[in-house]
This record gives sequence, C-alpha cells and structure tokens, in this order.
Amino acid sequence: MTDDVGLHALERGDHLAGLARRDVQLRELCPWYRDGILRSLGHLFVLAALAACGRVGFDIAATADGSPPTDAARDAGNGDASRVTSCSTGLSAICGAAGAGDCCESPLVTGGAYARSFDVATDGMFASNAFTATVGDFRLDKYEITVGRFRAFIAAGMGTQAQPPVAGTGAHAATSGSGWDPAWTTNLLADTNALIAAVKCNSTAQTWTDAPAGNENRPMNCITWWEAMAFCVWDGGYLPTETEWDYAAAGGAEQRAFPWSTPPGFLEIDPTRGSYSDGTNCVGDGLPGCAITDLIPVGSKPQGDGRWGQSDLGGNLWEWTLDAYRTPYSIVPCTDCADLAASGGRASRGGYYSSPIVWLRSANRFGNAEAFRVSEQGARCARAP
Ligand SMILES: [Ca+2]
Ligand SMILES: [Ca+2]
Repeated sequence: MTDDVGLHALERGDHLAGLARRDVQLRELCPWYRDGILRSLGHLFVLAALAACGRVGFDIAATADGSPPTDAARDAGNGDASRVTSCSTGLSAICGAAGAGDCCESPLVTGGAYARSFDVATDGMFASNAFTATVGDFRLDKYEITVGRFRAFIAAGMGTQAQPPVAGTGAHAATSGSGWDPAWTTNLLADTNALIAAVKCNSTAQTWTDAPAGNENRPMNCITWWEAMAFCVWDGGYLPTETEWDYAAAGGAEQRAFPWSTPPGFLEIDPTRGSYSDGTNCVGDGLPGCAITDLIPVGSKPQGDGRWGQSDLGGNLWEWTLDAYRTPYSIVPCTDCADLAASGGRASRGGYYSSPIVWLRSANRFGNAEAFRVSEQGARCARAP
C-alpha cells in the first residue's frame, strides 16, 4: 500500500497527486473498482471507497477538502505511517507478495494471555506451558527491516556515535528503563563511513549495496543489536520484547507451532511458507544451494504469514529482540515484561535462510552477543498501539 506517499501528498495540499495515489490503491485493492465507471464519481468516492476496502478510516473522507488526515484516521488503517520515519520521505512501496506494498506497514497485535515458548503440536517439542505471560496491544511491523529502509537511516546520518539516539528514547511504555542507554553509544561505529563498511560483512550474502540495486526490498542483514535498536528508535518504534515477538509468532493463545500453523498444531512446512534450509539446500529461492537470492524479498511468501499478518517471522533472517537471553525465562509470570539484564547477549528469534527447520518453530529461542554481525541476522521493529 502507498499510504506514506498518498498521505504526505495530501498534507502538502497537492490534492490531485494524493488522490491519484488513492486511485492506484483502489485499483490494486478493490477488484470491483477496476471497471473504471465508478471512478467518474470523483474524489469523494475515491476516499469513501478506500474506507470501504478497509485501508483507511471512514473519517478520512472528511479530509476531501485537503486538510491533513487525523491520527485517528491513520490509526484505523494498518499502522500510522506518520510515525514511521523510514517511510516518511516517499520510500517506494515495493514490499509484500506483489512487490507493491508499504514496506512500513505495522499491523496491530491484539494482546492477551498465553504461555511463552509453548505450542500445541503433538510432537511434544515445546510442551511446557509454565512460562505464562500477559501482553498488551502493540504493533509489530509486517516486515523485517529492509535495505531500503536502512538506507534512509544511513542517509539521515543515524546509527553511529556521531548521531546516536537520544538517551531514553525508544522506551517500551510498560517497561521503565528500556529506552536507549547512553552507555550503549560507544558500541556504535564512529561514523557513517564506518557503518557502511561494516554492513558489508559477507561478500556473498550481505544485502546492503552502496547504491540502490536489486535488494531494496530484501531484509537488511549484518547489523548488530545496537544498530537494530538505534534503527527502531529512529524509526518511531522499539525492538520488540522477546515476549511480544513470541506472542505474535505463536498467534497468542492459539499457541501455534509455526507462525502460519492453522490449526495451531499444524506442523507442515514447505518452501511456500518461508526461507530456510531443508538440510541440503536453502529453499527460499527455489534453486539448489544457498545464495543471496535465498534472502527473499520481505513478505514474498504470504502463506507463511502469522495470525496478525506479520511476514517471515519464521525464517529469512533471525530477528533481534529487546531482551537479554536467559534460559529458562527469568521473569515468571510476565506482564508485558522485558529482561533488561546486562547479560552479554540478546534473544534472537525465528531462524534464518540457512537454518534448520526447527529453528523456525515459533517457540524456539536463541541468544546472540550484541556485537554479532552476520548475514543471518536482521530485525523488525515494534510500536506503540
Ligand atoms: Ca537456494
Ligand atoms: Ca525472520
């Protein structure tokens, strides 16, 4: 979806450009709109029809006079584009199955009670329901951070000691002290040139290119935990707590085996659902062997989406979370908890393009040192609801 472009065009008072974008969205989203006859009904119809297609709130129709849409109108859709920095400057909508979706979409995850790292599959691999938790509503980005979004971050001069996050920013509302710790700044690289050199960490599998090439909708890899955190803070969000990530992958109280498991004990996995290794090949690109093309464009395998629409929770890249990694879970029970111990490692979830299948199980946990910088590691951001 192209809400970022469309909304900002409207805010500039450039009604025609904004409405033209809406028109494009309609033709993409609403099959019944393709006949062209209804288009002749004019701009108000375009806005009302988008609302009918569930992409914006109905109150956006009130902005037909060109006034900026309200936050309420934006929040009625799949996220608040105005709060996602990386997509606020007209980033191309190139993500998702059709390669035409908003790369910053951030669906709402409805909170509830469940058990961490537990699933209802009959193989008994994650059979303990002892680690109960309650999670409030939050947004979790639909996609892993893309190269295109990270390019906006680098272009803004962010993510280095020269321009670190402001102390305390990016805090999770329910967890005091979870924002940027100035002590972390020394772990960022000195400047943009050093960061650009560092994210080229693997000559055959790094997704970064110095100039935009074919990877803008592939997930950004070779980033440390501190860089992932700095990105999400700058982007208007935060790194998800391990419990939030786990809750989304488990489908909450459904306790899914894989993010896509319906029914929740469903153990089937195949290359239509994610990018991983079958033990012989990386299957993401459908070709033998493992190559950068196995780092698939985010959201390109929608059959692997989770309960609330997040893509690639299983596979493609490992995803950093906010929490220190301690096993078993250190906080029981957990109410929007986060383990903020300085334990020398962070929980990383979901497996990656060359990992074994079991690492894609929603409940599977892993810990990596914050400084870990490899082609298997990326992240996605969470946001306040
Ligand atoms: Ca392959
Ligand atoms: Ca992933």
